[in-house]
Amino acid sequence: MNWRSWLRPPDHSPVPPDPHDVRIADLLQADPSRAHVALIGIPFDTTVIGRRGAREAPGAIRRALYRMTAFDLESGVDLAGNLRLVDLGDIAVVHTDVHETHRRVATVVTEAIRQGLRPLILGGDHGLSYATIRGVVEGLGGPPIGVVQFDAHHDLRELLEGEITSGTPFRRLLEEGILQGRHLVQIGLIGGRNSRAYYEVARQHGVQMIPASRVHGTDPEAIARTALEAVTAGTAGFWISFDMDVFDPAHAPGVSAPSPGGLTAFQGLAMVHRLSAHPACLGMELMETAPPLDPDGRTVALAAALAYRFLVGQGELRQQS
Ligand SMILES: [Mn+2]
Repeated sequence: MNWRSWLRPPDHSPVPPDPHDVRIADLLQADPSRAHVALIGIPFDTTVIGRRGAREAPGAIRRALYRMTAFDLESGVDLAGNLRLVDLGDIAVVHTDVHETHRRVATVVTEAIRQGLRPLILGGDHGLSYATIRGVVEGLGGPPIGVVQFDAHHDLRELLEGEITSGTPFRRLLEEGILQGRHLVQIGLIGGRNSRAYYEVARQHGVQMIPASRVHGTDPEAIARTALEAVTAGTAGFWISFDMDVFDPAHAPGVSAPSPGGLTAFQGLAMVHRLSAHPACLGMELMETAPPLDPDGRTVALAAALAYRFLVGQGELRQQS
């Protein structure tokens, strides 16, 4: 036997190949015009308020996602031959220039939406959502859209001295009229981590707030249905903005600001699945996974599982139609 046959490419999966497996990586298309969903990485964490590391997430989440199987035994959905995926790669960010990075992000997202793609964005810190959501709205030509925000925090902070942070994106979107408060649902908010002043801002704008404790006391499917009512009424569709700090640190320790009492992996996965299978779903972003703060890789694995649930939801939608 030739010694070269014992060598694998440097980026190969540590899991030995099985000829029966069809994996997410096998769904990738070279031509974006043939795809339904577009993966887009944003390796940028310059505006994070607390601990950094989210810039390393896109590559880590991709590697974990690509290994997952195209067949989902839970829903019976087989993405093979059903969902076409393109990986557009990472946006060329400028770590020292927030405005230029946001401009590039908004432009890329606008174009992806114009091409009829459903973006699956791998962030990056949550400050980027100002640019991604602006890009979605511009790509559609400016109609109102809804946003389901999974987050331990409102992210409605005032821009003190104009500083853009991971705590300000939704404040700017509301104040600039890009998003209406009544079309924003915040799921998984945690007590003791949000000021009264920002709670009042959310109330004044008519933002629907669903604290983590309410999710724990209810069926996640029912929470998803409640959110869908708010984000689909009078909108051209809705966007899922997922901050990984919405999870309890037992499930996702690798985030900038871990918040005990947060959601479980199951709750997050169930809600993302239900939302992604809705025809009005425009796409999703997974923000604030920080691999350097995730020593055993469980936060990256959960982010990949959420990305997977989004793909399955999108596949389910196509199976029905
Ligand atoms: Mn956030």
